[in-house]
Amino acid sequence: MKFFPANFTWGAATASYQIEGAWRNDGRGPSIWDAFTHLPGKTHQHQTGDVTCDHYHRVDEDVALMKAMGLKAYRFSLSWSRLLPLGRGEINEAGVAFYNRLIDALLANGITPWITLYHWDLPLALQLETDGLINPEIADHFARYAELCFERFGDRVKNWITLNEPWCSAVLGHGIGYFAPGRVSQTEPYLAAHNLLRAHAKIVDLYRRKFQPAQKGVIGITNNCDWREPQTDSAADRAAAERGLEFFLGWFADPIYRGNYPDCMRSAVGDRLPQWSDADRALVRDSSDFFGLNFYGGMLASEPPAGEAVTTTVPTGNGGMAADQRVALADDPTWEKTDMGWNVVPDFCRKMLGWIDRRYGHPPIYITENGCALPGEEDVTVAVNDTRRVGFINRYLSACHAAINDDGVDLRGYFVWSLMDNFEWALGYSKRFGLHHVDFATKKRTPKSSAHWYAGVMARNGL
Ligand code: PNW
Repeated sequence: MKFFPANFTWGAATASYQIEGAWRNDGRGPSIWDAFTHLPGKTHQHQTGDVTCDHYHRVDEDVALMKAMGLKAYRFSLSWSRLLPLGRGEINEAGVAFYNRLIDALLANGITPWITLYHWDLPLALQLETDGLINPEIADHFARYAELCFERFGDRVKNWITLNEPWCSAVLGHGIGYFAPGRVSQTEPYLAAHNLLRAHAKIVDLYRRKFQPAQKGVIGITNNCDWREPQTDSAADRAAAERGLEFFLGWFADPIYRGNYPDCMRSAVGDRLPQWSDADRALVRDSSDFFGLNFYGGMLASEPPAGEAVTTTVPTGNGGMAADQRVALADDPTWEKTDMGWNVVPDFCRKMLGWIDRRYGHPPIYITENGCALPGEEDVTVAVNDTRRVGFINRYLSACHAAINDDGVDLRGYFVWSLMDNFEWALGYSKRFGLHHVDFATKKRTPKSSAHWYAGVMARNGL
């Protein structure tokens, strides 16, 4: 047996736009993802999240699924435009009531809610009226929305994540146009990222001053990063790998833990990279009670040949501002791949945790997402025999166990992405990450083998 620390948080995760559906019900306003998915050519087979898992109408059934597997913690996100249809101003009380029902059902079943305030579904009105994330004033809109959430839910919710993967909003949403709002630019990603960090810092400051003393919860941010392994032992390749990590994770975590963007970014990006004002720097510094990490894979990194242009790789290759970072990425052909084309590299997860531990001064870390999409799972008889997913999670958890016990990393929890198959953004319903199969025609949920296996892991607190 490999036991995990007592009080280790075992969870599963979802996000509002990916599971709720009910996109125009009971007063919900549109988000940038509603607008984006309704444009031709933006998603797989023009699929949308209009209905998706219809979780909005199946709260009791879905909490029962969690209860049946003995889930300890459930990470979900709030739809900002369900609570504030225009992003600001009038409150939609039906939206508040929906999340109250969910939170109360979780607590009644002994499941700890972890709320993500922002998982990419910006109210469309804020995009149209104020230019969304590239306008500095977005931080104030974020803070007012967060205040509503703390006021209405903070009496019962003690674990808050401000933002999910701001790297995706910046790079995929404003760099290559692969995600909403679909913008393409070499400048806007840095603006969007900066404003997201400012928004995060403002929300945390508000929570700590006004709510944390009485509500006694914790608040942090979740970032994603794929590991960069030097392709050779050369100094140039090792530097390229380090630069790749700094451009991916340092971009978002350095301001919080070290007070500024990484040096390599400041020199490469120049005046397209916003500068931290003294006031904003003071606010962003130390603005996370824990380090949230979503981990999905990694690649080999090397110094590109001199003079050769480095272009953005396919979205799922996670190139990210490739022309600025100048890191050549490659796969090892022997690596197993998921249906996303992502490499199965549990050792890299351990290395990633160690890198975070060293660079950021031994913070408490939660893996707020890890999981895999597997082919053929639209067929429920295939999905229920997901031995590959069991193997995947087992190997990643073994790597986590080694990080804790052999490397001294303060890893406090692990959430599987995802509780159930759902709307996988630009890839629609073609990729399935769930512990439960969802038949999107009937909405029927069926536990896969991985759900049963993970139930055992949680019950034993170990592998
Ligand atoms: C994360 N990429 O997203 C998200 O937090 C989830 O909403 C999502 O379903 C999950 O991972 C699986 O994809 C990402 O293309 C989506 O680089 C795409 C990328 C990265 C993260």
